[in-house]
Amino acid sequence: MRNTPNPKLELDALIVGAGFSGLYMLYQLRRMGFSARIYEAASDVGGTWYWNRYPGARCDTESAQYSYSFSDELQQEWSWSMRYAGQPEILKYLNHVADRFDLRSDIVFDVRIQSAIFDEEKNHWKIQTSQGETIPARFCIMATGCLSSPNFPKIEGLESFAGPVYHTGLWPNEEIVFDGKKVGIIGTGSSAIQIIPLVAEKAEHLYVFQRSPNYTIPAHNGPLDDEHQQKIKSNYADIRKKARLLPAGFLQDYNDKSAFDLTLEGRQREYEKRWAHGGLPFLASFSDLQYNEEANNTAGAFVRGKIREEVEDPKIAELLSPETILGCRRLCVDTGYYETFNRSNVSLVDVSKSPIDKITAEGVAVSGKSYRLDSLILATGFDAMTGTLLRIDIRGREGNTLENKWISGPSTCLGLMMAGFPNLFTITGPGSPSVLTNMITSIEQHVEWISKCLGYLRENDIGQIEPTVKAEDRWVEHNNDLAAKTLRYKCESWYLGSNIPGKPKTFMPYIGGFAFYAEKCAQVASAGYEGFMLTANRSGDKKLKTN
Ligand code: NA7
Repeated sequence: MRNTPNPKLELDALIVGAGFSGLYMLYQLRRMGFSARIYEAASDVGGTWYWNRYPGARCDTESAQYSYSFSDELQQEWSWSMRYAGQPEILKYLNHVADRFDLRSDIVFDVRIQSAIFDEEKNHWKIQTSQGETIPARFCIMATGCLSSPNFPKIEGLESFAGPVYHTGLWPNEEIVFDGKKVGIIGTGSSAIQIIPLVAEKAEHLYVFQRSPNYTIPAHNGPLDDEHQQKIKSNYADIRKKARLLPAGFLQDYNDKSAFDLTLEGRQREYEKRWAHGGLPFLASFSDLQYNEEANNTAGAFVRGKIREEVEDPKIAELLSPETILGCRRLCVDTGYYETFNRSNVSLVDVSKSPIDKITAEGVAVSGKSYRLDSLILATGFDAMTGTLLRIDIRGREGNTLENKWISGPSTCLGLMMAGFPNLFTITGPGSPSVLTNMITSIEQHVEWISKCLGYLRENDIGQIEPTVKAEDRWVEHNNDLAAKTLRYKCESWYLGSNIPGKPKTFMPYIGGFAFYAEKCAQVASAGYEGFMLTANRSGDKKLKTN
């Protein structure tokens, strides 16, 4: 699969990552006649959907909307089999996209980018690979994903466990057999909530080590029938257009009423309706759920009631019931999660008050008690949004490192560029609406903004673009102000970086909604890249490739 391009030739753009972002970025830049190439650490396309291949991995945005909109032919010819697509189907889709648009010839697989260093003299990025090559590129585009650096918990003895240890975010590309095994899983976030019901069906016994319970809403997943598919396909243009005007970038039923506009019975009816519909739109039950703690508590109480109804053992139901703000952490979407705890081969081990003491060759020890295990699953999440970028040694002007720039937390302008790092772009970087929206809506908007920007630079013979410190500070401050007014700021979550010890606490995704964000980006571009410094090409600079 690996091609052998000439590493010495300067590229117009080097793209890091072959997931949803990188593939579309390559497609756009090629169409515009730029020379561009993707470098990808995995052996194939897919990004998040390449690595997260654990049983039950599934998208929590409905398939019809979690898909590219840039090609009508593509969206008309592809049919999703389920309301929420599983990882294998999404990966198949991305492979189809790569083949259909003949993208593979410009993707180098099995190569990790180690560093990206800006050469001021030559006005290009020198990008070093794990193969020891250094590739010069005028623009470097980080399409590295938001959840791509798995978090391995620092638990004493983890490496001493005698059986296999699997991280959900680095799942092997082979069938793992849990039949007849004693399996332990650490974590009860979204990934765990998806995998637990499936492993429970196979394992002799499953021990779930839970530090904090999470709210999850049933998916009510099911096949998409032909009639429904046709209806979506014939309305796609309208669905996409409407989605882009909404805060979350996907079409859902927003209720603009306050939870307190209704009586208790009226509220319950709304929650019951949403629970029966399933999925993330539960959070849109009322307009104030993300702003007013009392309103939010009515939703939390409703879900806690459901947990008590579904889980037979009241003590287990109590342990599974969060008392926190619903939707403060990412709301989960499940198939059969709570019922799984009614199985006799599943035990919930509370590690909230007394953490896991240590891991030994035989298993996990908690409060002096040992749980003997054959296999261990870590569903312990990711160093989200900044982790992957900071693992690459990125150096901008005067050799300043990104690590140093972000020492007190990430700062970007529009989640797209950083002051001091000319011609370096991030797709769904911190400061982008990314994970708070339909990722694909945000990705397409970012890719199109970056492509237009590169087109503008070429047309106007501009050699460098970089945000001003002032514009970047304003963007960071604006997001912090917005975040502080919402309930999302009131709990420890990976949005804030609090799942990683020592990580500075900053609300990383942009919280002002997709529609506002896209409007702001368009204004900036149409005002000649307001808030950005544009520097003309110098006489020695290589001109960007044109058609
Ligand atoms: P999450 O949501 O970050 O969940 C990680 C889980 O791992 C969470 O329950 C953590 O408990 C738990 N964890 C982490 N370290 C430990 C230790 N040391 N001991 C016990 N438990 C631990 O990651 P996911 O992969 O599930 O989901 C990430 C996103 O992917 C998700 O939000 C969707 O957007 C898709 P804690 O809550 O910190 O107490």
